[in-house]
Amino acid sequence: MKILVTGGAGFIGSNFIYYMLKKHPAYKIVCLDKLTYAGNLENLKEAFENPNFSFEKGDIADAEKMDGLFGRERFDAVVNFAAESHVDRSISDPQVFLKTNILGTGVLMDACRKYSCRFHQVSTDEVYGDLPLDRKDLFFTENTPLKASSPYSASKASADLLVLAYHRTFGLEATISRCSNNYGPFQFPEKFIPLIISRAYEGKSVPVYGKGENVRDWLHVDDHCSAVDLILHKGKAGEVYNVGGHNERTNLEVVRTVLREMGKPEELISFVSDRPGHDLRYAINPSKIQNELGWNAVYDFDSGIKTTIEWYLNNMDWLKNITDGEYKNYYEKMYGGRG
Ligand code: NAD
Ligand code: TDX
Repeated sequence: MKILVTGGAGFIGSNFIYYMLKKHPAYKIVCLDKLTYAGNLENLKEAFENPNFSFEKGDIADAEKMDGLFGRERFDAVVNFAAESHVDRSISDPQVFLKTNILGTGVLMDACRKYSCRFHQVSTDEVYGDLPLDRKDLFFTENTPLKASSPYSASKASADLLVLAYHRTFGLEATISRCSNNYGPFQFPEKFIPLIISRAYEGKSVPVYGKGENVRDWLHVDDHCSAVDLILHKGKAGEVYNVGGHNERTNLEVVRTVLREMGKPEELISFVSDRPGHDLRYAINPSKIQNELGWNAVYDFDSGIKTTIEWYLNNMDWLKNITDGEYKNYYEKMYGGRG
């Protein structure tokens, strides 16, 4: 198979590329990425050593570029990770979320229609909105109505509707996965867990929104990658699959765990103004992917967070290259203006 992985220089996309190169050594993987602030070619350093991997800089919303790329490469499948992914940024500047997350998905699917390519959309549990804190018996299923809270999640929900419409109207062979919060290596340090690690390492305060009571359902990124791989190969076109590992934690529990593991004092916790529209609780019911495709999460949060903290502590140069902006120079260094 030849697979296009969009957004592969970001957190989950880069982990997915490593997962696929290892699991399917005969596959060809092309990464397409616009290299926004969140795209980091250093994430793919070892992938570049693999002859089955190649990189293309480009915007998924650029229809002409996508047509040229698809016409030339003749992909069997596309896995779309490319997105603006940070909720806080969508609150301060929503427009780019609409362009990339909605229009970009549409452009990719038009190319898939034209060149007969399988399409997988990486979506999020945030499209369902949130669950109350006092109803631990409630979980998101694939039939939970879409009720997005932020411009980010509304843009992802819009893209999901488009994907299902392209399947129904044009018969596009498309699937969707809706995953809970991921953690693991290569996550951009604007997101909660790497932000805690990076700030605590430097002895700086760790901002916790509101009272820290909000609940997220944490999934190790490798478990997400195995789910997407399974859906790509065995998923049924037109279907949505929820992905989560039943690892719910309040934000306060997460900060305390990380600080404890790092040997840092809880006095670093600083309660700050809440995020506008802050979703209270996410919790996934993953029965469908478990029963129909045989997927199961391997990591539990308590062990996964330890190896994740270790990874960041062993890769402080990677973090530093982001905080001092050096990572933005990699493309120029590697391609010297070509490409
Ligand atoms: P990320 O922000 O780390 O990476 C996004 C990547 O997409 C970056 O490399 C960026 O350069 C690229 N990109 C952005 N706009 C682009 C465009 N117009 N064209 C081409 N490339 C573009 O995000 P992530 O956390 O790895 O998330 C990946 C996907 O998974 C997203 O679709 C996100 O909505 C979804 N998701 C993430 C989580 C999570 O916890 N991180 C959970 C569920 C779903
Ligand atoms: O400084 C912070 N302090 C804080 O309390 C940050 C950055 C976050 N938080 C809280 C907000 C959330 O309740 O921590 C929780 C996690 O925040 P984020 O890491 O920003 O993730 P979240 O908003 O839950 O969304 C993530 O999971 C679903 C990803 O960023 C999305 O792309 C994905 O769809």
